[in-house]
Amino acid sequence: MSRITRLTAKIPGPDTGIEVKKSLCAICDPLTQCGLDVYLKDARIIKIEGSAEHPFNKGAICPKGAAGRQYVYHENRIKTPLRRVGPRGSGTFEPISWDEALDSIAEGCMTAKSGYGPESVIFFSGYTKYFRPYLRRLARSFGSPNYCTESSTCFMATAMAQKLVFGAPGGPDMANTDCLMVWSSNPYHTAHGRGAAIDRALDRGMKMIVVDPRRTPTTSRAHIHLRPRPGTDGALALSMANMIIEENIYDADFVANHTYGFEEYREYVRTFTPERGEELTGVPAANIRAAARMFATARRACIMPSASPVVHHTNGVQNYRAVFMLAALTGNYDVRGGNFVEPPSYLYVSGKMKTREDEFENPKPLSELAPRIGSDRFPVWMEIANGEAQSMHIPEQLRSGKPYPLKCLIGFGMNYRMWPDSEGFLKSLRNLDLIVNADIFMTDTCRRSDIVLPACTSLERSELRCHSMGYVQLSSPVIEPLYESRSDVDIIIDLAKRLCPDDPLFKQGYRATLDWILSPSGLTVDELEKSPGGMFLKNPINPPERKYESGARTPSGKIEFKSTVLEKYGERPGFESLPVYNPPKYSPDASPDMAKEYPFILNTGSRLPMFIHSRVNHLSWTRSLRANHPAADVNPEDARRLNIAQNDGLRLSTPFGSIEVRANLTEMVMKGVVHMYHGWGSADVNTLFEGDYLDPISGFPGFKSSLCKIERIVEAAA
Ligand SMILES: Nc1nc2c(c(=O)[nH]1)N[C@H]1C(S)=C(S)[C@@H](COP(=O)(O)OP(=O)(O)OC[C@H]3O[C@@H](n4cnc5c(=O)[nH]c(N)nc54)[C@H](O)[C@@H]3O)O[C@H]1N2
Ligand SMILES: Nc1nc2c(c(=O)[nH]1)N[C@H]1C(S)=C(S)[C@@H](COP(=O)(O)OP(=O)(O)OC[C@H]3O[C@@H](n4cnc5c(=O)[nH]c(N)nc54)[C@H](O)[C@@H]3O)O[C@H]1N2
Ligand SMILES: [Mo]
Repeated sequence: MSRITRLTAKIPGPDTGIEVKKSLCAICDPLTQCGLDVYLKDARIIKIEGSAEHPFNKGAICPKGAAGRQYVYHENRIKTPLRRVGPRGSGTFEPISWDEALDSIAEGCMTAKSGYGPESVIFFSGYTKYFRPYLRRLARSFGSPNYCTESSTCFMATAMAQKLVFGAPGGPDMANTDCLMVWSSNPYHTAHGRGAAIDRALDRGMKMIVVDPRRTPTTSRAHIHLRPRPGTDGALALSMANMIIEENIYDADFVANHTYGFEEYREYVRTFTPERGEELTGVPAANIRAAARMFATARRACIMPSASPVVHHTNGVQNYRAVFMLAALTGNYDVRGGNFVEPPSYLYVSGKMKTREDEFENPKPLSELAPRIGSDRFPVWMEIANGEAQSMHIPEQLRSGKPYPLKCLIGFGMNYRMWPDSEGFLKSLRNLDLIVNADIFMTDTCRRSDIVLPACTSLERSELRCHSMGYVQLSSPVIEPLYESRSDVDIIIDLAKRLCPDDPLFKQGYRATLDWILSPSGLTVDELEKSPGGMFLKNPINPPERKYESGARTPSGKIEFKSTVLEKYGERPGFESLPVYNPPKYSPDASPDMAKEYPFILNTGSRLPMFIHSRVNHLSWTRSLRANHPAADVNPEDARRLNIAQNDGLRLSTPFGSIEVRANLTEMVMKGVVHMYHGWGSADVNTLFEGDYLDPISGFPGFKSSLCKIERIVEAAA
């Protein structure tokens, strides 16, 4: 083969000058990041492929990762640190040096600290996770309790629901189960490695129930697909429990020996017959019965939850508690093939190794710091979430200045469109003296900031990741950081040198802190760097089953059908100690008057395979996979009734606002529901939600259920 042919085919070798380096993709979260083979020529990335040897993705790659080259070299990259020169929001900046930028941020934070206390400075992380232990330590060392993240809308409420029931969350042990109940996840679009694991389990005969209002690649593989109306999951779970108790197919020994509050729970679920379940959820009673039987009679069964859909409702935590209780009822908690508990190793992942992440992140106990943002409104979050502030309360505290004023917001990958009533949130930021945002791209949030910092991508830096199969990877940069961009961790360490110069660990820099964090595992940075594609642990830790036998990590020491944490709140609405079902606040059941004018259920943010929030929708490669403009999904029958055709311009409205989008007609979405993807600047669906449309227990926004109407408009959206 000629050199030219080899060059065009991008074949590595000395004659072509093309080399392949191992890395990892960080476009999505740490539970799903894929190993990459990055092809380079003249220090430029020319191709990205999934790494065949990587045990998570085994060579596969999703459309977002495959667009990685366009992501890295996109013209909208921030090139230097920037300081605002015009009025806020005008988008006029001047380039400044790193030292100038970091010095002025430090000055702003120190002024706020001396005038109003360290709690007046918020440290915020958007969806990106790898730098979080560093950012949290920076906040704590500086003295601020106000470290918060996108977890105020993602995963934490699912973890809270599990903690309220079990004390410690357990993940589905897919490799050993006979029945998997996927309760609202679509891993074929959101975590393809997990989709492949489902396929392997189905091949060996596993049964699968999927609970999802939509039709998806996951539901198409299910033995039973339950399609509840959004936000009615609690009623569905309670009617399954009713049937399991009535038919006496629950695990009576487990319930008698290890649980608390069963008699009251049994009494409560008595009224949730499958027929009533059908009324409340729209799922035929026969299907509820069949699914309950399949789940309860399997030798081992487990529940695959999701980080978001069930908890993006005003009744989300209560609904998921009812769901997780099905694992308690059937004795499928903390056993192989059930929802098995493995403690997290690093960055939320149970990686079968010990680290000092917790100790690293918390140099000072929270009890020595001021109350976190949201303390009064979200006491359960404060008690059992993971020590973060609840960032959904930031706008309210900014407006009221109570219980104390907030002065600076130091953001890393902050996207103001993550919040409900995103424009209202943006307005509330005017009350701050200093807004900083570090991002890879010049986003709308950066444009509204005072100082903007250029972060680099995962291909330009190093990152530690572990995987649940006992695989650990410390990636090395495959190219130098472009322009003046830097790794967020280096930025944080340089800020720490200014904000908390006495911190003994930050002083030593990135490698030394990583070695410190890794020390209980026996791994070192030097050793990990020798295998940039990652390595299996020599001595993975496999915890025993049934750890609850020596006391569950709930206040009662038992698995709780009746929550002793919630019991303390007495009659406070939404805090019922039993998993009481209330429909979502804005739903045909709870607000029939509003439903007359707004007859559709608005469900937002179900993931598309080629997009991830706001982060890759500016790339032409990913955009080319879906209409090149924001579109709402409408069921074809509803569309016919309203005389709406594919790609028609639509006005999508709630009582709180409206946006213009195109119509995408699809059988995936159920009749009576309109689905809209979030993260679009030109059609921001989060402007259609009130800022305080939140679950009272978790503070999570009700993104998956509101009421809306759609009208055809002549002028199509841009
Ligand atoms: N309506 C609606 N709203 C939702 C949801 C929904 O389902 N519906 N889902 C919620 C959920 S579950 C989530 S997780 C959030 C998503 O939360 P967001 O934080 O809004 O997510 P992104 O848009 O992915 O990322 C924010 C920014 O991080 C930047 N970024 C990427 N990598 C890096 C990096 O390495 N360093 C730095 N400094 N910045 C980086 C990106 O360019 C982007 O501007 O949205 C929530 N909002
Ligand atoms: N491609 C891609 N992958 C992603 C992301 C992305 O933006 N794009 N985001 C990442 C993040 S931050 C998250 S949190 C995860 C989410 O991961 P998943 O939960 O797997 O994905 P979703 O599409 O949000 O939701 C799964 C299903 O929940 C259903 N659903 C919606 N409302 C309800 C409800 O009320 N009840 C029930 N039972 N089901 C409901 C939807 O129809 C959808 O098919 O994905 C991660 N992976
Ligand atoms: Mo999320």
